Amino acid sequence: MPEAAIHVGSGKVRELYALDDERLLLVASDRVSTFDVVLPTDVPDKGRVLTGLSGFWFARTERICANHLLALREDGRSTECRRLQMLPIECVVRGYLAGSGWKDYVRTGSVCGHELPAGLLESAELPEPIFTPATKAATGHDENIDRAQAAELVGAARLEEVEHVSIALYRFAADHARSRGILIADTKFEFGLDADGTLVLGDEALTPDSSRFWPADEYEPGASPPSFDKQFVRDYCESLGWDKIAPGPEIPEDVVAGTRARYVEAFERLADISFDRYLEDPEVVLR
Ligand code: PZK
Repeated sequence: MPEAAIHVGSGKVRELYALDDERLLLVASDRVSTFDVVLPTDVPDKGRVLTGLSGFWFARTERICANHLLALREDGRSTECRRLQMLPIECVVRGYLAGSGWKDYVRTGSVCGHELPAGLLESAELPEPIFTPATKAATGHDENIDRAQAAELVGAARLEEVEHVSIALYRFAADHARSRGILIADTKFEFGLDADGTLVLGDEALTPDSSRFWPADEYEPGASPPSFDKQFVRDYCESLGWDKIAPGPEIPEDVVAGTRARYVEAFERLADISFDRYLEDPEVVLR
């Protein structure tokens, strides 16, 4: 547990502590949420997988954008990071039409002001990745916003910068992941500014919790591909006929084991390191 650290925030599956005026500790738990509800059963090592993968991407994208990572702790689930002034928008990039992007497209033919070709199927690959910012809803769901609304929140010049950097990060990661059999359908970045006003990538990045990962070999436009990591949990929840209102059901151990194995598989495919090696020395992903 973080010694002399002050708890400053809770996410659904993560905790945030202040280490001092300049540094935070981001701790990823093994909690899992599905259909927006945190389940009572943990998936062992899930937080370590997400922390390790984030660290891997931070190390490999430094030339695209500075990031907040200072160190990975020995526990494998905690990231020491620079304290930033976070921007008040979620920077979403979509390479495929899924989730709220698909819903907006069906309703209006566009997503966040990007007019798209007619006749696209659900899950279709887009001609180019698009930047689709969203507001950070304190509670409930983030809401997609257009360029004008995003510019009001961060300024026009900063918006251009985060759009450019977000798309470059997405292209880099999606190309790498595709070569390892994983499609990154979409992803969400959170940026902040350091004391100099330099843009810095924060939060977790390019993990299965901040992105939609699909197995490339099951991809089929016109359908909704299975989630790389959570499909067993979702299928199990659906099989119960649960109404998706909290509290969620307990998850049996075979479903937990299958889900853990999928998280570890994503880590090992993308980072090209055995997960056991990561547990021995988490900073191996940074080298
Ligand atoms: C920051 N969150 C999200 C909320 C969590 C995470 N480097 C940073 N500097 C300042 N603030 C943040 C970060 C980061 N990352 C991140 N909120 C503030 C959040 C609750 C729990 F684990």
